[in-house]
Amino acid sequence: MINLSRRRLIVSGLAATAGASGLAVAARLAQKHGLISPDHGGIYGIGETLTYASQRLLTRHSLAREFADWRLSVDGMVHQPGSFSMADLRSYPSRSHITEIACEEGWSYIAEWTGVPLSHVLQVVGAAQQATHVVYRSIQPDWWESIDMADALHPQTLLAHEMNGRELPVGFGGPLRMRVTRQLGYKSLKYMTSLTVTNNIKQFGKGLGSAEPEGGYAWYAGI
Ligand SMILES: Nc1nc2c(c(=O)[nH]1)N[C@H]1C(S)=C(S)[C@@H](COP(=O)(O)O)O[C@H]1N2
Ligand SMILES: [Mo]
Repeated sequence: MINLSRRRLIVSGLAATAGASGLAVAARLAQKHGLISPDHGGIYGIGETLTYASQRLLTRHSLAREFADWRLSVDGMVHQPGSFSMADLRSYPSRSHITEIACEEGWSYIAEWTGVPLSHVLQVVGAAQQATHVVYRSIQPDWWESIDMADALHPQTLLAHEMNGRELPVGFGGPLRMRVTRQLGYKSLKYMTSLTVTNNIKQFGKGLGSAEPEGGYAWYAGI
């Protein structure tokens, strides 16, 4: 799970790797294939031509992201298990805070996070009084987490769908990420798909509470 480091996910753009001569070659290719944008003489010139041409050549039929069918399912010790669309989640009361997210590797950044407090969703599904933890999962099977009820009900703990006033970008976990402010970044799971309310945390995975301890990191990462 740790191998799925964000650094490995960094992809370099075509343009970033092309030298000046590469740009010229690309521009000629673009011309040859009729892939010159109407405004190619604009301020971006050759670079813009390259962007247009490479997008047309490489991603001709690629689709813009559509999150209409993204759902968060909630089950476990709840009176009414549910599956929530992004529209559902956006319709709930939201809270924002400007807080720092800190990675265990030493870097951090500050952003404004907006989302529905996890406590609200737990209230909607009727989480049982005896529940002790919330387990949550992402579309990446190796990345799953859990928090205790103190953090689950913490007023700053959000199912975040916006960052800095805009839809949460995919790179930052869009369309939906957990935001746990009093623990290290790995508790702020990106690409959230489901959560389970439980009073038996040991029954999940290898019984260590999340994927992180399997890689040597602490389950509780308080800051
Ligand atoms: N699904 C998923 N969630 C994840 C990760 C990941 O790789 N996949 N990385 C975690 C780690 S280690 C940190 S520090 C933060 C980083 O958040 P950022 O990508 O917004 O910087 O996301 C956490 N949530
Ligand atoms: Mo991290």
